[in-house]
Amino acid sequence: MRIGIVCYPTYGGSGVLATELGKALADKGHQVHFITYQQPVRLNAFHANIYYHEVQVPTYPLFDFPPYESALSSTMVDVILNNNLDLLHVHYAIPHASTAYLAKQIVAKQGKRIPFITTLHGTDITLVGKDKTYAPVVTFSINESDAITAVSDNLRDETYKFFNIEKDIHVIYNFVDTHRFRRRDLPHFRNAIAPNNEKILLHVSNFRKVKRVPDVVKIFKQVRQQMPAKLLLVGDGPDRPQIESMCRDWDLCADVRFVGKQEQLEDVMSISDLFLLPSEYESFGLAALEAMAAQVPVISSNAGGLPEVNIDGQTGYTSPVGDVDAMAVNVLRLLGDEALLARLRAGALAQAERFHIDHIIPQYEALYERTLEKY
Ligand code: GMT
Repeated sequence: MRIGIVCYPTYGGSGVLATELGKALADKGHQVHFITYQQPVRLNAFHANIYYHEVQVPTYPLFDFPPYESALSSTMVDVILNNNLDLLHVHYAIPHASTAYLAKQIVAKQGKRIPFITTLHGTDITLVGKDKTYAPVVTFSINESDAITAVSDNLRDETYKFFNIEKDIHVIYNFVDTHRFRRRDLPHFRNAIAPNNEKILLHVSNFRKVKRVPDVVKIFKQVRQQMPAKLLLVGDGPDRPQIESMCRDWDLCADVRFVGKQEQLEDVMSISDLFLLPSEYESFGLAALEAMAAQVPVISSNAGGLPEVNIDGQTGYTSPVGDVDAMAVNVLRLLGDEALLARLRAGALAQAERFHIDHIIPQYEALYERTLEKY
């Protein structure tokens, strides 16, 4: 198949998932065309079956807001026609579903029929999409999609709850390449972070409000009072200044490392003992799944789709949103009991295997085939 993939190219989970999907489809012989405004972060090697089309957004003094959607739709039209694409798969509804709808109408006028599939990822529904500024366009463009997927049961249910959706939403979970994320022994790296063999706690996110990164620091403060430990904070975003000042106020700076945006996440995960994800909402929690593949148990909230991924008592522990005391107790319980830690590490890996890339990619391929047959 010749497949167009549209996504956000940045460090967000939807872009990561879309890029890994495109790479896996290319490995299976499909021709994959990425259409994004910059090179996706995980699209970092040449592949004979992968094409990259950059969306250019010209500026003009009249535009306070350059019309990105028009540029994206026009690029989609160009790529569809010049590469004779079979289907478009757009990730994150806003604005990708409505731009795909427009591109589809434009190419139809030129005799080219093409279906588009929309994958809902999370905040496109639960946070941004629900806002009445966007909701009518989101509802319309989801309903006009030729197939719709959501990354968890919870996200599918939330979508039905908040939008008037008349079509089936297929759940296709996030996936992980467990071989790539397998735990490796990296003694030099581990020693550089934890020279006295302290336990290492890890958090990875884009430091937005929904991630509740201040809770990560609150949990760490309690843990640090009981045992030597280090906290690795991977990523960056709007809440970073607040987090830095919390670390200074609580005298934690010597034990907290901000390592910025990292591409070699598998290395960071390999040296970590626990992953913290206290989010306000998480449709799935891709970073937690990647941690599990590296045998890192997860201490998370029980929001959204997280309980579908992090099984309480098997792969880590879940607690109500904001209950940092319970989360700190769970961290201390786990780090203080080597047998329990070993059991949950094995449980985490077994759970990651259930979401193995080789199980999930065929589900997308089957959906593409069904969509094309019906079309
Ligand atoms: O929250 C992020 O990290 C970014 C966001 C996105 O859409 O780029 O991630 C969402 O999609 C991921 C991939 O499907 C999910 O694993 C994340 O749980 C989801 N984030 C939220 O729902 C907050």
